[in-house]
Order: sequence, then C-alpha cells, then structure tokens
Amino acid sequence: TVLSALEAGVLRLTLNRPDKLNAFNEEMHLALRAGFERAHSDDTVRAVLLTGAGRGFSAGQDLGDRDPRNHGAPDLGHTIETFYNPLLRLIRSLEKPIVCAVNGVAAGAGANIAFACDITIAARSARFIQAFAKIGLVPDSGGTWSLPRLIGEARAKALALTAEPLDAETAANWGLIWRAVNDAALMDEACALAARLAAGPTKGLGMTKRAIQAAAVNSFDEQLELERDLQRQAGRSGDYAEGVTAFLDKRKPEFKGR
Ligand code: LHQ
Repeated sequence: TVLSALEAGVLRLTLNRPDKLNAFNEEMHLALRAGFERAHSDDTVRAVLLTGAGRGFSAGQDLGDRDPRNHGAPDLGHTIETFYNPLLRLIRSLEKPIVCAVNGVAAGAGANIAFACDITIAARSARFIQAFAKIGLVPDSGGTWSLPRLIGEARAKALALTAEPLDAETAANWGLIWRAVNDAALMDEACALAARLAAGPTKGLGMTKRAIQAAAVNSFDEQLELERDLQRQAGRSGDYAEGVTAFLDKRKPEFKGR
C-alpha cells in the first residue's frame, strides 16, 4: 500500500491504493509510518519525497472501513490517537526535509498531511478539500493548527466550514503550499528538489526545520537563544567546515550530511 525506494539519499514514499484515491486504511497507515520511522533511523536517508500513485494524492480516511450501519458509533479519537497523530508527529519531528508532491486531489486528512510536510508542490490540476465538514467531523492531522498559521483564521475557517475545494494555484498564492506546477512537470520538479535537499548539509537543514517550527510557540527572546544553541551545533558539523572551505576555494561543496 506504500511503495518505498531509496535513491541517492532520497527516500521516496508513494501512497499506493490508487483505486481508492489512496485513502488511508490501517495497512497503509502502518506502511507509511514504517517509511517515516526508517527516515528517522537510517543515516543514509537525507530527504523524503511523499507522493501518491494514480490520479489522487489521498482522499483521507478510508470511509469504506467506517460504514456506521455495520459498526455503530465508533471511537474516532482512538483512530486518531493510534494512526494519525503518530504519523503527524513523525513528519514534524523528522530533522530532515520532507518534500510533498501532490499529484491530484488531497481531501480530509490527505490535505492536512500535505500541509504538514516541509515543502509542498502541487500539480495545477490538484485540489485541496477540508472534507471533514461534509461528514460532521472536525479537521484533524494538524489541520486546525496548520491552516490558521499558514493562511490566517478567515481563510482557515472558510475552508474548514464550507469544505469547498481549493485549487493548487490559489493554495500557492495563499501560502498554503510552496508552488503549483504543470501536471507534466510535477514529478521532475519534486524529484530535483528532493535530490538537491538530499545533497545538502542535512544537520543544518534539520535544525533549520526545527527552529522555524519552534517559532510557533517561542517568544522572540527564546527564539534568539534557540538560534544561538543550534548555530553552535551547526558550526561544529563537518558540513559547515566543508561549506566554508568550498566557498574559499571557489568550488562546489560536497556535503556529507554530518
Ligand atoms: C474512497 C474515498 C474515501 C473510501 C474516494 N474512502 N473510498 C480520521 C479518523 C477517523 C475517521 C474519519 O476520518 C478521519 C479523517 C478524514 O480524512 S475525514 C475525510 C475523509 N475523506 C472524505 O470525506 C473524502 C471522500 N471522497 C470524496 O469526497 C471524493 O472521492 C473526492 C472529492 C476526494 C474525489 O472525488 P472524485 O474525483 O469524483 O472521485 P470519486 O469520488 O469517484 O472516487 C474514486 C473512487 O475512490 C471511488 O470508488 P469507486 O469504487 O466508486 O470507483 C470512491 O468511492 C473512492 N474513494 N475517497 N475517503
């Protein structure tokens, strides 16, 4: 249900239930989690590329698993705690860049997982839908946190309360994603970006991600102190020495991710 391939430091994870628009069932959750756990533990992984197979990115939770006529009132809090929250924590806490290539519709949790990644690029034909309101639910997968931060309360509330689809171009103009690109160019652009990041100074990039995320809760003074501490660590990395040496030698740096 998730294809996993490591090439030149890029771990490519492809959601692979195309006939269900890559809706999440338990098996796909566990496979994707295993992919991100590998990204955490394997030093040869220096960037992640997340995308979907077929015409959709992900339609969110598999509602076929959830027929209330068969199951009665479910404990969705348990589903969130067991499957979605651990995944979102793995994405945000990974100190390596995650590129998300949204190849088609991203609905419900599928949209919010895309917004939790570090650099999200979408095909121009992709749509983002906060589908939760259509079935009486609340945005999850960090959506109520990321939406107001990325686009402000007014737009966040309108998207979440109406469940109206948002096109990729508007999502990019609003700052919800990095860029909308032509459909045919999506995978080339996303792979090139992931490859570039995987060849970068991984420790420094990882700490940059951590610092920017920490700004959501820190005061200005706390953030200045965090920058000092992280810069101290970055300054001791081999990649810093290589970066400065290469600059002085007027050549391209060869970062090792250490
Ligand atoms: C699907 C799904 C789907 C199963 C398309 N499930 N089959 C967390 C915790 C616990 C519970 C609940 O939820 C959550 C978080 C959430 O993510 S809630 C939100 C769940 N997602 C949705 O409500 C979206 C439902 N899907 C749609 O609204 C549409 O399918 C979209 C707008 C995504 C795409 O529309 P179309 O391009 O017209 O495609 P389609 O509707 O024809 O779908 C294609 C196939 O995929 C179809 O199957 P079929 O056998 O008829 O070809 C759909 O039934 C299936 N599919 N989404 N979530």
